[in-house]
Amino acid sequence: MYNRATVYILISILIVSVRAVRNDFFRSGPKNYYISPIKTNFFAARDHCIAHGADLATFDSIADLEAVSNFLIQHGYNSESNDLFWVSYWDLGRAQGLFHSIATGQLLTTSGWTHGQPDNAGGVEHCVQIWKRNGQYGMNDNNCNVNLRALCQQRTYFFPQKCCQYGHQNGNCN
Ligand SMILES: [Ca+2]
Repeated sequence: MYNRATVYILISILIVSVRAVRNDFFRSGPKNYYISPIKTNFFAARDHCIAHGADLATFDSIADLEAVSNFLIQHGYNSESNDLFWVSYWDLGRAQGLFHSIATGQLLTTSGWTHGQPDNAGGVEHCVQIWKRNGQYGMNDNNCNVNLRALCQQRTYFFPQKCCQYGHQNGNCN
């Protein structure tokens, strides 16, 4: 059906394509993140993440958020007005202020709100973004229709010896 040269070319193209996608991600702790180059509303941002084998970012701890903050600042994402990124939390359909991850369904329990947030300004802020305030990134509730870049998190966690999916964040794959 295909000769050997054709197969070789197809495999080479596949490898180059995979590398191109993987190079879009950056490692922070045990997670791989990806920043979308385009600005969209919260829901389109999630679609963009999923198209890259990821989902909007979820923070398991304040250390998670701090590690991302350090990476972003070190790599030049320093603008308080332009470097804003959607993450996975929202409270639509829930009690006001009870933010859950659209990626995992888990309740947000991590502190990490920037000063005065969440404030549900204008009564229309139901999705969560991160922005730089007072020298580090923290969370803010915002209008889901605002166009921002997405901070995506690869769906798979990498551990030294194990590779686990959401719901098995303690490294136990069983
Ligand atoms: Ca707010």
